Amino acid sequence: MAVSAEGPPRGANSAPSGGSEVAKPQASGRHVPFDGLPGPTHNYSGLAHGNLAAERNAQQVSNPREAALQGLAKMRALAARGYAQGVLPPQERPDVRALRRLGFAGSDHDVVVHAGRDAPELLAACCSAAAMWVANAATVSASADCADGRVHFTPANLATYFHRAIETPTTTRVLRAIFADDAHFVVHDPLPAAPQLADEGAANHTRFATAVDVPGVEWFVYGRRAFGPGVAPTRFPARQTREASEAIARQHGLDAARTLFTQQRPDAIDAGVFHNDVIAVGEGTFLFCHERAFVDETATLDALEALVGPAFSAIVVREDELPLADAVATYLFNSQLLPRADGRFLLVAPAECAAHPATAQLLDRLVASGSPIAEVLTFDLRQSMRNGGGPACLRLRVPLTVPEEAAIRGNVVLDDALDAALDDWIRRHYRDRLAPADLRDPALLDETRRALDELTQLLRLPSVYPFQAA
Ligand code: SUG
Repeated sequence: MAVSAEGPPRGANSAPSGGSEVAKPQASGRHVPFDGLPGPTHNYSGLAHGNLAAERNAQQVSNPREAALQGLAKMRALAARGYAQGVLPPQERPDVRALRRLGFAGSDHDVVVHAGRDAPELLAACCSAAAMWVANAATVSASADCADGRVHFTPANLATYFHRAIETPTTTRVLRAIFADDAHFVVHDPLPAAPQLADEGAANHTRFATAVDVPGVEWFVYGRRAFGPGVAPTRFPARQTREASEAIARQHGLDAARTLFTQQRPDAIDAGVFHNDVIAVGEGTFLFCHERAFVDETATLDALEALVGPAFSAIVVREDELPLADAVATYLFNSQLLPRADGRFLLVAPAECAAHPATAQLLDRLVASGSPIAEVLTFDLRQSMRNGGGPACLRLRVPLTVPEEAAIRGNVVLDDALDAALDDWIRRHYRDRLAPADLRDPALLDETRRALDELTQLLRLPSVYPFQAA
């Protein structure tokens, strides 16, 4: 069976082209992507070993204002096309509470100054704006898949790296504030933060379904098993364990017959695929991935086809069409797939894909061939990309029926007014230059707190930050 990007896609779904660009009518509900807004301390400290872009760009000067404006521009463009678009706020950084737990004491300014002097690497970790990559915020299961008929969220413990693990408490509070209606939503506690249960959220999870309100197939991709035999990467960490994925599936009350666990290829992780969303993206009943994504590609596709049914289709890009190294460099698969009225998809890709001739040609071929990818839209997200975060990293998909969407709290769905307010807020509060040494400046803490205090009012959220509880 031909599954190459050069041949027809695997499976049935190859609708003719020529449909409209407008987002699909959403009678049964829709996936609402919530994008994380890059925070005022966005910087390049090279904290994520195995994330090639972040390691390569370590110690460069960042531009937090541009990072946030680039993220907002993507949200604006997709909202303008009729897609629902949610916003998740940045976190309080530097994380003074985390630094206090590491023994730094005195006033909040003292804590920052002493950490900068005695342990700059810990201060850098506590300044990371990595919470912007909300694909790692949580795993989300649609109500139609969960035994109790509610949408389930498990905030990710992000146990592999300290700079990410400190996100979890605020993420949990933010999700509980927005998805507060317990008739519709459950936000669980994160899994215990231990290496055996390391969990990086939706970046390693995909839901296949024909609609939000019908039972789907929940597909978990893990990097290693914590217990028992099995292959694992040798160079870089595998950030998701099978045991963590299984615990989430149990906790969400998923039907075991509609749940699949697949292992990432260890050599792909060692080549920079630190999350599955660096090498695969799925939406509806369509999967777009690279041939070096999974330990047993054929078995994985067969299992997905058997579970998802005849509507399942896949385009698997071969190594000779696009080497894995190029896929990692361009972040082709870290794209968003958004449904169109004609049943095909809009691919939202990083600008790096258009600038890379082989990737651009591959995409042109896919669009011209009438594949499920009908159209490609690229965005300049370079500030985030330099830390290894593309379009898909920046969004958390929340599958919501119409009543569930109506139950969202806060002013977190982008409309023209919120867009204008956020644009103005970013321009007033963000610096346009931040070198790693600037993280020692305690004024940055005051600036961030002022900005976030205003943002919680703008987003009509309750107090979610530690400084607001003080
Ligand atoms: O965890 N980068 C993030 C990028 C996360 C991308 N997310 C997805 N693929 N879903 C990470 O590696 C670098 C931050 C720094 O070095 O300051 C960082 O954490």
